[in-house]
Amino acid sequence: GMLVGQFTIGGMTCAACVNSVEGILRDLPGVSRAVVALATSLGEVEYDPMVISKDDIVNAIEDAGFEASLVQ
Ligand code: 9UX
Repeated sequence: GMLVGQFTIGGMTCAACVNSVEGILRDLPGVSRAVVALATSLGEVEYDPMVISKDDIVNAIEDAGFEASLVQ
């Protein structure tokens, strides 16, 4: 089944950054839903763990030039 992961995302300074990160996340294979909040620097991602891992999601955010880490 699908899981939900929460990530802290650093380096977002405007609404366009948020849209960019959400678009990157939604384009990833295995991701069905992504919501990113600028005020809290938090992202919530629904994903299929058979297709993509939390580490893959972190790496995709970082490849786009932001900082990302898992919320435990
Ligand atoms: Mo606007 Mo966000 O140029 O990096 S997209 S600050």
